[in-house]
Amino acid sequence: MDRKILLVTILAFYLFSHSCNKVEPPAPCGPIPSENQMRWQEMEYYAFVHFSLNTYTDQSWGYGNEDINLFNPTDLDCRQWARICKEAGMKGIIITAKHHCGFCLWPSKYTEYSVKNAPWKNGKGDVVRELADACKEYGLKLGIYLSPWDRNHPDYGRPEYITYFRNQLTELLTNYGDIFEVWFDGANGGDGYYGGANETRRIDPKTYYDWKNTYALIRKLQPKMVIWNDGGDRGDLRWVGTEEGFVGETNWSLLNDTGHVEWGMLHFGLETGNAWVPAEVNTSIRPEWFYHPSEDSKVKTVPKLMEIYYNSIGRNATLLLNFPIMPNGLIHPTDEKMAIEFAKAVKASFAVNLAKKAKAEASNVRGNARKYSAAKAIDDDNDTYWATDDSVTNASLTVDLGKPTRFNRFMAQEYIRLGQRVKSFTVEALVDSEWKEIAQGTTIGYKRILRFPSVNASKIRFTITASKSCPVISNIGIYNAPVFLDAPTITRNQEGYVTLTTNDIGPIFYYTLDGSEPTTKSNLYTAPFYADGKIEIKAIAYDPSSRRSSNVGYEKFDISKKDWKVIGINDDNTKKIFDGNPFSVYHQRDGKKMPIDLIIDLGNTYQLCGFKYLPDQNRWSSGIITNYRFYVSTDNKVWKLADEGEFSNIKNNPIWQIKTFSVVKARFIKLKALKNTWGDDVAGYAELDVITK
Ligand code: FUL
Repeated sequence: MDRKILLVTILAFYLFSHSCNKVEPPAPCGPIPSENQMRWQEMEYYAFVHFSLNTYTDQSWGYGNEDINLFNPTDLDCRQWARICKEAGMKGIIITAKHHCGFCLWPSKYTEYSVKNAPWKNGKGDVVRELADACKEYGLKLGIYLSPWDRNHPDYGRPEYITYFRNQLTELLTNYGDIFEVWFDGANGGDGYYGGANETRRIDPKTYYDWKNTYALIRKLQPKMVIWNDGGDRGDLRWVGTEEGFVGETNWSLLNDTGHVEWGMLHFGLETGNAWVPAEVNTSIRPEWFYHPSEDSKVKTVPKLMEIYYNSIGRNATLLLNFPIMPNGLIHPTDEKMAIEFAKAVKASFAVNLAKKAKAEASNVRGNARKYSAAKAIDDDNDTYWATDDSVTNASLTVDLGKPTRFNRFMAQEYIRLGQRVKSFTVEALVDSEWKEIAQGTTIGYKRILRFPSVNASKIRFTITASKSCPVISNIGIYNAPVFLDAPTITRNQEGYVTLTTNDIGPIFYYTLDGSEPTTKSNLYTAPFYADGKIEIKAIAYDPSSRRSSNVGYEKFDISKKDWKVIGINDDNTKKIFDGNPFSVYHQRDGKKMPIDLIIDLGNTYQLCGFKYLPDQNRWSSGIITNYRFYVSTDNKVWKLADEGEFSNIKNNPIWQIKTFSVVKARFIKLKALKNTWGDDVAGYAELDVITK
């Protein structure tokens, strides 16, 4: 009897191992990542530091003639930067070795415009060296930002500059150990100092730098490095078309290897692309890249940073988060605090993967082989995966949690070494014996995280509804993440409907309309509600599972805008000026010269005592008005000047500009833009509002 069992066991084992060996892994589908891109993708999160002469001139871009003597940080400590980045969970640091102004943070042999002629350490300092040493000490990788555009160099725009650029690249890629990434900023050409020429120099970023040969040099000097390039030939990585901290929900790690790249391709990738070019989300912990004291109170909060996390790492991209270095050479304590609290929040969110101890079953398993079974998607191992038969592109995997369990996040990873495949998927939860769809997504890629209001369910079903080829899933995760609560944002549209939103998904809102403090006994927000005319709204976001509330959000709205009309411009887009959406902008750029008038008919006569202007929230846009005159009229014929002046610091701080004046009767208002931040002839408006008595 025993012998019989033994024989059957041996036979079963033989058959099983035989069958495993016979089932071939899926063939790669389309372009696949290189080893360098894989290593980079797995880093997920790393830092930028912006530090240069701009740090001392309160500028975003230096002109190229800034005084070198300004560079004298009293407490520069790259170990502080590295310690903070390490504690913040980052894997590397990219430094602005040379920004557009041309000043070099290392003592380059090829220019006098560098630290070697600055008072700092009597010209004996080398910031890149200090950072390379600090990174080594803290186990971080080093990356280099080298601006191709150089507003200081006399040869910029001529062939000689390319030799200079390559010489500098050679210094940086030879003398500082392994570099994980090089960053070639896309801003290129324009006015500058250029060795005293003080002129405008335009170049063609596609041809001028002869990237082909520059890349060959790079590959020779640092064969394990990835190239980020926003200007010329396709690099290893791509920009996502915005610096605000998010990539498209659909995000293919693909582009075509030649040809023009439209904004949509940057933001969403290209499903049919023939080259692997994954996305990197770059954003700053403050509004700007360089340090400006005016932004000390504008450091991104933890809920905001969490939102960025979900919209970058959670959408198949990496996150490159910038710290502006202060003039003394250190990261500001508030930035440090937020970055470290953010790291704690991420850790807390993904501390327990509920799928890990669960059972998993799949509707199809490749060749019925254990090697490709559903269990491989919950073993927390990036190198094993669940895969289906080649003919199956629609399949589901069910995770049994054993008992009703609360969760609000779902994570999936494809085994991208075999290409990016999944085009769409759904997530369902078994609540009280009924399947309920709780989320859906499009692409997955290296990592995709979906957020949804918390559910209490015993099973979760992940269904791939469309895929380029058989799906290959290396991991899935189910989490019950803490909800991070920011005060709600309160907006009202032209029709008078009020919308409440916050950074996270899951909180509910309570609000009041009578000025009282909102509690969970106040009005529950279920959908945009009508509250037109003069009104004060207070609201809180509330997380039912932890029973915590946010701070109170407050908004005071003035008269109804229902009857408002822009006069003299026949364009429906003018509605954007008073649609209540701070991100929709109307630009007057019709060839008119400054001053540019905007006239609005308020529909009725009011007692006005002020106005409010919200500029374009994209600080790189033209049309941000700095100097104005504000007129009022009762008949659109006779105008009276009610106020004039400037919107100070509007570029660095593009918040609502509030101006008040003595009460005056008006039905028509005229904002005359006299000047904008660019000094050109565009007037832009995100919102315009009035204050009445
Ligand atoms: C931009 C630059 O012009 C900014 O100054 C900054 O360096 C950012 C990372 O890239 O395009």
